Amino acid sequence: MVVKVQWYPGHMEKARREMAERLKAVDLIIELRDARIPAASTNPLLNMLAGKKPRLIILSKTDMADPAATAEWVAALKKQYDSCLAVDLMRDPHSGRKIIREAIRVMEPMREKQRAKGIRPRAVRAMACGIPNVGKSTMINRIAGKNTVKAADKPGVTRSLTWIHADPELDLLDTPGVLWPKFDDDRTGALLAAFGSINDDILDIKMIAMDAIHEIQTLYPGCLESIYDSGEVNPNGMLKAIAVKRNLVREDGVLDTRRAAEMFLNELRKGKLGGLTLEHVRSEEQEDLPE
Ligand SMILES: Nc1nc2c(ncn2[C@@H]2O[C@H](COP(=O)(O)OP(=O)(O)O)[C@@H](O)[C@H]2O)c(=O)[nH]1
Ligand SMILES: [Mg+2]
Repeated sequence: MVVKVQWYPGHMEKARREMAERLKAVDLIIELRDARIPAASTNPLLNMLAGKKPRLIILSKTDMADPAATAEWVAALKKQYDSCLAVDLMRDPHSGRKIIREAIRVMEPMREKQRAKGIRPRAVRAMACGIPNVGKSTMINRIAGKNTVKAADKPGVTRSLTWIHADPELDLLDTPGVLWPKFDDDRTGALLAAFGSINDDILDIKMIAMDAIHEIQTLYPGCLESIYDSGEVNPNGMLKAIAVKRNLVREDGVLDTRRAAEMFLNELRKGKLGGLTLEHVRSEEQEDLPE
């Protein structure tokens, strides 16, 4: 299939080392994932690097996901990690505050232990991390509202790290930890490509579009058919139907399926096709079953 992206071992090793180093400075990991692909948008290596460090999962872009699927994912991820919150970082002005509050709540048991030992708990130190395009910068901007102050040095912590005093009880690293997406199975790669976490330049746009069409037709039968006025069940046929519907014809009179693919992916990425979640909890659980 489609997405064959090579990561050079040198790059990976450097990124891994940097991430491991930065993790030492924090008490809590805030891992962002795209609510439309909550399994594909994680990085399995984080599990190894994070060790037992508490983790709060943020599902971003809920405004473009399927609300019922999001509710299922939040419940499932809450069982698997310390907590999970689904947010619309674009339109919900309170999303930053909600994340701060949940982060402090997650760390309360640790802080309670410190109090029991007679230590006055210091502010929780947190780091946002995630693969490209999941909303890390948007979240940091939301949290770093105009009332937050930046401070460059913290005792016991590498000097080069800059922190945002998001709350008297929470400091957040101002630079997010970027993880590379996981490409080692075709479906994950196809989903990441469909939602734009992999650079389009290196990919076959028509293949990505057809993969996404196939997924949507399987999970949301009738959805594309009604948007593009076509009963096509074959992804290639659907691309042609999109070209017809959007009037995309090349100069030689042939339907421009390449532009149809671009337009379709653009509509999908912007949530114009409705709230769609292309991975459901059950399929992930099945993947996790021992062989
Ligand atoms: N609709 C919507 N768009 C979002 C949300 N969060 C982030 N975005 C958009 O997703 C894109 C990637 O966000 P960015 O913060 O740059 O991701 P990063 O690469 O993880 O730092 C940007 O165009 C954001 O405006 C969200 O909750 N809803
Ligand atoms: Mg960013």
